[in-house]
Amino acid sequence: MKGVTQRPVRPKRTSTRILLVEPEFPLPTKSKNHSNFLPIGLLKIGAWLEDKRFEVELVRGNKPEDSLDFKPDEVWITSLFTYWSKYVIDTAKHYKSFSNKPRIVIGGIYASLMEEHCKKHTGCNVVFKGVHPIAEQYYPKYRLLGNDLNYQIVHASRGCIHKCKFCGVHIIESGGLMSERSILPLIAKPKKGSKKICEIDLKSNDYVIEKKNLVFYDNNLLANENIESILEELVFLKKTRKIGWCESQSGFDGRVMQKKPHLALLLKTAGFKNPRVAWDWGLNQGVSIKLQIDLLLDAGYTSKEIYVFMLYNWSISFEEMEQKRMKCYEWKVQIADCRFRPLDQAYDEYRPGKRNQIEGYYVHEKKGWTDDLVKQFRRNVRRQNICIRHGFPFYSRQFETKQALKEEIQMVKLAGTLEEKKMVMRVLGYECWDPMNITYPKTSTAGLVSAQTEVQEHV
Ligand code: B12
Ligand code: SF4
Repeated sequence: MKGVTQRPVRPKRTSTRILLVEPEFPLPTKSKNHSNFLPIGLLKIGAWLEDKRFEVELVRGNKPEDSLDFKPDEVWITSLFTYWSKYVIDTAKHYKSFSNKPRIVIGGIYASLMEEHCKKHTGCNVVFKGVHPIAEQYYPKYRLLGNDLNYQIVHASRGCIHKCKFCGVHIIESGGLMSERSILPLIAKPKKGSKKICEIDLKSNDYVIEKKNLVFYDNNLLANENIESILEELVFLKKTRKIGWCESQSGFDGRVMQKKPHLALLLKTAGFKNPRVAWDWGLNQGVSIKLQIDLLLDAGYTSKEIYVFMLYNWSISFEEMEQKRMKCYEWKVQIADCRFRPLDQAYDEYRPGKRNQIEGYYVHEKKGWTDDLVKQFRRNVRRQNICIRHGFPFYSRQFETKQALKEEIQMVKLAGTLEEKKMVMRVLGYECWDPMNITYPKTSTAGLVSAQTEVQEHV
C-alpha cells in the first residue's frame, strides 16, 4: 500500500522542525512517565533527529497551533495498543489541520500491526512499520520529557524465539531474536574525555549511569543468547551500587528458566523485583509452572512477590481458568490477568462496572466466554490477589472497604478454623468469599464448556 513502509523513514530534506507527539492515551494520571507508559520510541527518534541538527519538541496530546514554540514542518506520532487506535487517529487529524499542512508520520505498535487501517483512518503521509534501525542506535533523550526520572527503559533484545498464536511480536519486531551482547553500552555514558562506551571496562570508573533503575521492555529477556553474561554484569553493577532495582515488564520465559535454573538466582542477585512467569496454556501446564515458581522461591523471592501472567477470554474455558486461579491460590502467588484482544482489534470500550455489556469489546464466544464470565474472572482474580497480599483466608468487601468494626474483625480473627471464621461472618451478615471455589456469575449457565482444553500453541 502506498505510504506504508518498512524502510527507515527520515525527515524530508526541506524540513527543519519536527514535532514528536504521544497521543493522549487513556492512562491514569499516575501512570504518565511511569515505567509502564513512556514514549520510549519517540525518545530515541528525538535523540537521532537532534543529533542530525533538527529542531525537536515532544508533546502529549493535541496542542493548539499557537501554543507551540515552533511551527512544525513534520509531526511524528507514536502509537501503542491497536485498540487505542482512535487516539492516534484523532491526533493525526488534529495536526493535519495545521495551517502549513505538516507532513504526518506514524510509527509504533498499532501502526505496525494495522498499517492499512492506520493509513486509511489517519490520512497520514507515512506509516512506518517495525523498529527504526537508525533511531535504535541512540540512547533515548529523556530530557525531552521535561522531568527527571529515576529509571530508564532498556531493550536488551528484540523479537522472540517463540511465535505464540495470540502475540504480535513476530510482526512488530520481525527480524527474529536479536540479542545484545552487553548491558553497559545500553545504560551508561562515557565520562568526559573517556573512550567510546563499547570499549570501556565494566570494572573501571570511566562511565556514569545517570538513571539507576532499569525497566526492561524485552519480549523475552531470558531468551537473549548472552543472558548469563548480561545478568552477571548487572549483578556486578548492583553490588557496586551503580544500579538500583531492575524490573521486566514482560514475564520471564519459564521454559528457558527450567533449562537454565541458575538464572533464577542471577535475576534475584541482579535486583529484579516482582518476577512474573506466564501460564497462558492449559491446567496440564501446572506442574511445570510450579517448578518455575519453586526456582524463584529457592532464589530468595517470597511467594507473594511472584506473579503469574494469565491470558483469559481466550481458548481456555472459564472453568479451566478458575482451576488455574485456584492453583495459584494454593501456591500463594499473585495473578496478573491479561484479557485477550485480537491483534486487529481497533477499539476497546470495556466497562468494568457495567453488567450485560452487549458490545464495545471483544468476547471470545468460541470458547464459551461471555461478558459476565469475563468480568467474574477479573473480579475473582482481584479478590484472590487481595487475600494473597494480606494473607487472608477469604475475601470480604465489608472488610476491604472498612465497613466492619474493629471488634468484629477481632472476633473473626479469634475464631479458630476457617469454617468457624466463615460462621462468624455469616452471623455478622458479611460477605465471605472463599478463593478455593469456582465462582460463577449469579446469572450464569455454568458447566457448559469442557474444563480441559486442547489448544494449538503456535501460529
Ligand atoms: C512493554 C509492554 C507492555 C507494558 C508497557 C507498555 C507501554 N509501552 O506502555 C505493560 C506491562 C504495561 C503492557 C501491558 C499490556 N500489554 Co503490552 N507490550 C509491551 C511490549 C513488550 C513492548 C511495548 C512497548 O512499549 N514498546 C516500546 C515501543 C513503542 O518503542 P520502541 O519499540 O523502542 O519504538 C520503536 C518502534 O516502535 C518505532 N516507533 C515507535 N514510535 C514511532 C513513531 C514514529 C513516527 C516512527 C517513525 C517510529 C516509531 O521506532 C522505535 C525505535 O526503534 C509489547 C510487545 C512489543 N514488542 O511491542 C507488548 C504489547 C504491546 N502488549 C500487548 C498487550 C495485549 C498488552 C495488554 C493488553 C496485556 C493484557 N491483556 O493485559 C496490556 C494492556 C494494558 C493496558 N493498559 O491496556 C500487545 C498489544 C496487541 C495489540 N492488539 O495492540 C503487544 C504487542 C504484545 C502482544 N501480545 O502482541 N505491555
Ligand atoms: S513467548 Fe511471549 S513474546 Fe514470545 S511469542 Fe510468546 S507471547 Fe510473544
